[in-house]
Formats: sequence, C-alpha cells, structure tokens
Amino acid sequence: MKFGTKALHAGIKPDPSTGAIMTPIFQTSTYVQDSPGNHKGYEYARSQNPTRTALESNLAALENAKFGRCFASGMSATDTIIKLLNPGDEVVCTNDLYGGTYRLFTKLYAKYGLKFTFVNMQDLNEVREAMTDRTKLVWVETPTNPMMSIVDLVGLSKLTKDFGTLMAVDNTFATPYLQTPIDLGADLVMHSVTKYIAGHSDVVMGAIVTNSEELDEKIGFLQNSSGAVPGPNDCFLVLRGIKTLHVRMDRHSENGQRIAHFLRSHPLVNRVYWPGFDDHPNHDIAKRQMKKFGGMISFMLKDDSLEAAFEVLKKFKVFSLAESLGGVESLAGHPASMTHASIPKEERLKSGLTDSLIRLSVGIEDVDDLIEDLEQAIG
Ligand code: P1T
Repeated sequence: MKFGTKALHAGIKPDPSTGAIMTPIFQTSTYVQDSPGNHKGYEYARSQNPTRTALESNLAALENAKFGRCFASGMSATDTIIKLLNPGDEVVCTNDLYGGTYRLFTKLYAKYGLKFTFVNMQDLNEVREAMTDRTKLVWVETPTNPMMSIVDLVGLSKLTKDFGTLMAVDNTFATPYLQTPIDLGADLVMHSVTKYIAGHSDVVMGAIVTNSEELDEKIGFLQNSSGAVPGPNDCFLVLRGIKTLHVRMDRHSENGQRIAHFLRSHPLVNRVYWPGFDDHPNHDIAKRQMKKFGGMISFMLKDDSLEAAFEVLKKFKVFSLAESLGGVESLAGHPASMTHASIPKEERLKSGLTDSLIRLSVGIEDVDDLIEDLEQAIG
C-alpha cells in the first residue's frame, strides 16, 4: 500500500458496534472484565486504549515498522529510549540536536551514570572514534535541529551493526513521508508527534516505532510502568491530522523550496541552511534518503548580531514568533534564546548555531504572502 492510502487506512477499522468511520474517542480509564483476567484485551487505560492502539498501528505502518507506541510528549518518548540503558552505558549523539534532548541527556541522565558524547555525525569517522565497548546507543537527528545537517543513515547503521550498538533516529523534522529510517537500518525511530505528524499545533505527543519484538516489549513495559501515555482525545486529533500528512508535507516542501531560494538571493542574508540546495554539504545523501526536503529552514543575516535578528523577528506579520514547528501555520524562532537556550554557547557554536540564527517552520499558507512577509521583515 502506498503512503497516502496507509495514512488514511492503516490500523483503522470502522467501529464494530456502530460503523462509525472515525475511530471513537474511548474516554474511559478502565474496562469491565467478565471474570478476573477474562477481558477483551483491554484492562486499564494506562496499559491500553483502543484510540491509542489505532494510532500506534497507523504510525508503525507509516514508518514501515512492525510496532508502535505513543507517549505523552516527544521528550517522554526519548526518555523511554534512554531507560533501555544501564548505568555505565555510553551514548554517542549528534552535536546539533533539539535543546530539550540535550538537557535531558546532560542534566538528568548524566547523573544516573550514563555518558553522552556529542559529535559531528556528518563525518562518520568522528562517530567511530567516539564509540567504545560501552557504547550501547547512537542517537541521531537528521535533518538536525536547527542547522539542517544530514547524517548518512545507511552508513551509520553499518557502523552501529559492526559495534552491536542500537541506533535511534529522531525523525521529527523529516516525518515518515519524507524519510523512513527503519528501511535504512535504524533500530528505533522516535517522533515528536507534536510537530508535522499532528500538524495543527494543538497536541503534545511522542512516539517510538521499531521492527524488533524484543525492543517493543521493553518499550511497552516502560510505557506502562512509567505511565507517560497520551489521552484518547489527543490520539483522535493526531489520527485526524495524519490523514493529510502527505498532502501537507508536499506543500511544506514546495513552500520551503521557494523560500529557501528567495532567502539565498536576498542581499541582506548571509547563509541559508536547507538540505535541498545543490551545494548543501550533504545534499547527495539528503537526496538519497529523503523524498523531499521539508519546510524547515534556518538563516543568518549579513549583520550577524542578536539585535538584527530580533528586529526581523519583531516585524513579522504572517510568520508568528513561537517555539515548536510543523504546524500548518508558519512560525519563526530564535534558537539561541528559545528552543536551544539550554545548550551552552560554546557547544552551540561548534555546530554553527550563532546568536543571530533565525529558524523558520514554513507553513502551508500561500507562499507569495510568506515571501512578502519575509521581504518586509528583513528589509
Ligand atoms: O516537544 P516534544 O513533543 O516533547 O518533543 C521534543 C522534541 C524532540 N525532538 C525534536 C527534533 C524536537 O524538535 C522536539 C521539540 N522541538 C521544539 C519544541 C522546537 O521548537 O524545536
């Protein structure tokens, strides 16, 4: 089945009691049992909920994976993957990644005896050099947040398989429509569902998918034990959002392309970070592993000062200044003071994240209006 058909139908059956075509919101905390332990597969809503089950099956199908689990946020999904590890284990991570992930790794899990090493994964030699016999997980974002670097997932998975290390990919920026890391050798795929998958800026949620029954069982145990599960209303909203994921991603990518080229030709713009440019350092890999290049773009002004960036952000009329991304409406953010403020400046600068960098989440509005807005804001 092709992506657009799976988006609408995978894991979703009309309600057997009424025929309702939309998966009902099973707003219940528990399920009646005929006799102790004799039930219909649902015991307690932290453990299972039918609205959630439909969403989990749908997401697994979209990622070409066998198993899917949903969580209360992207961070709780990441948190669950890290809980697969033991004290003393080591993790090699992309040095350009969402600030909240960096915070979870360095401020929370480092104190439980886990070691995190951050490397530039555009160079797989750096990954190889950072791996030790204690490395149990490689954590990848591609495209990275916010520098839009691309990591060669096939190359990396060969390396992690040689080392017997798990490879987890945060696929939030690409979505399963543009990139399916399981097909490229990843063991685990994580999502901030909050973003493109939900797509309408009205839900916070996370997900993990895998092809390994053993990993899925462990993740299910953690999901039930820690209990960071999403409610059925949110699962319903995400199921509805997914029905247009492919259509939205096509438009995000189309608008993204126009805006990336517009910015690049603007005399007051210094650098534009977008993997669709022919001369992006990893464009060939991006072309190989992604279907299109999405709607996330970062750029720096020629006046590389914080004040100049703030001035542009203040002037936007259609773009809204806000954290988050992937919704239908266009957002602009300032990573250094917003989404990536928890990463120390010297670490940020290693991946090129300067104080003047502006990040755009290009929405699905009419692109001419978005370009007009950028024109008047940049000047
Ligand atoms: O916000 P939450 O659903 O918990 O997801 C966290 C997360 C994980 N991974 C990536 C790549 C992300 O971008 C995020 C959240 N990011 C933002 C809020 C942001 O504006 O970048």
